[in-house]
Amino acid sequence: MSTLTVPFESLARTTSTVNLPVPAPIADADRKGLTKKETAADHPTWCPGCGDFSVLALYFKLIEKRKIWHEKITTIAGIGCSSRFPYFVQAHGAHFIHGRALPFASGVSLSRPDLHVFVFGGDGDAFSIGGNHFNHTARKNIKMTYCVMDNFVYGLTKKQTSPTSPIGFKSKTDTWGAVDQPINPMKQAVSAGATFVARTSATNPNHVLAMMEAAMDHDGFSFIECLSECVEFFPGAFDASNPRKGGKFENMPEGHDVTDELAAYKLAGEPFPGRFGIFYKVNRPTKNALEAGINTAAQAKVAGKKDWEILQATFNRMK
Ligand SMILES: Cc1ncc(C[n+]2csc(CCOP(=O)(O)OP(=O)(O)O)c2C)c(N)n1
Ligand code: SF4
Ligand SMILES: [Mg+2]
Repeated sequence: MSTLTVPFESLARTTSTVNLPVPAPIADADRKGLTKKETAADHPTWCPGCGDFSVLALYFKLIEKRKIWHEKITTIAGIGCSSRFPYFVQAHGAHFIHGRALPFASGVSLSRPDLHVFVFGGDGDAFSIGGNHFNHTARKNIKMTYCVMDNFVYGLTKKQTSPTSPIGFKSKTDTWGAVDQPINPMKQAVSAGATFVARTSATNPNHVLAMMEAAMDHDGFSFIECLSECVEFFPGAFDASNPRKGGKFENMPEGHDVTDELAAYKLAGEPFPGRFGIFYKVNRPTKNALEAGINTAAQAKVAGKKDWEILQATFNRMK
């Protein structure tokens, strides 16, 4: 341990020095991952029993296990019960405009390649108001992990039909039962061009963590649909996928080729509760890498030039 000599003027009238011990820096590999206590912020304001608690707890586990330090945690969300997520994480993040979490996250991802950006939100935020952004972020393959906590309903605004609500679901907007064909998040993601597409359920913590880790390790836009029950406005929605409630949690069939788009699409079409696991995973250059290449090439063209020379050349071109 070395010492640091600091001028000590602010408290004493005369200048003196104090020797403070400076601990030797610990290598990241030797540091312990941040515990829940170190990353948990306010007490979550979700209803007791809400599935979103489980997703948050597993995000804390991921942060600890994968040693993501405070300055590298980036948690972004839109608006909704599920989108309150960043409030409960004591680190950098943003609770952004309804449906606009992905454009905000895209800016962060493209400008800070050293971060892994996590986006959390609900089915309404992702597929109604944010539906357009979902498609474009997926096709551009912008590096981030997007976890949609799908409860098949608008929870925050107290029970309206969402794009994933099943036909027949009675809500404040469909008092006689929903009549519109729900979207299928797996099909939507695959057809939009997402390069990692997975499905899990908040009632299966080990599986959620495994999907989060695989998504984080993917170089591209990784999308997870996580069934997360709204106990207030759609209780029992996912019992059929929960063995503790007499349901069945079925993994992907053995030998499923994750690069086979058609196979992923077919599996996504299985009736509820369907399959869980990685439906689709391919490698395609990210927008992050493609843009970095453009920037490098542009910078090489003006290498060695002074700023005023670059500006002058621009003015000359405009003449
Ligand atoms: C521009 C805009 N339109 C509508 C709303 C109202 N609103 C807030 S959250 C929400 C839906 C949230 O549903 P979902 O994304 O499924 O999240 P959940 O609450 O179910 O987790 C709506 C319609 C809003 N806040 N801003
Ligand atoms: S209303 Fe539903 S989604 Fe919102 S906190 Fe309560 S249980 Fe969770
Ligand atoms: Mg919802």
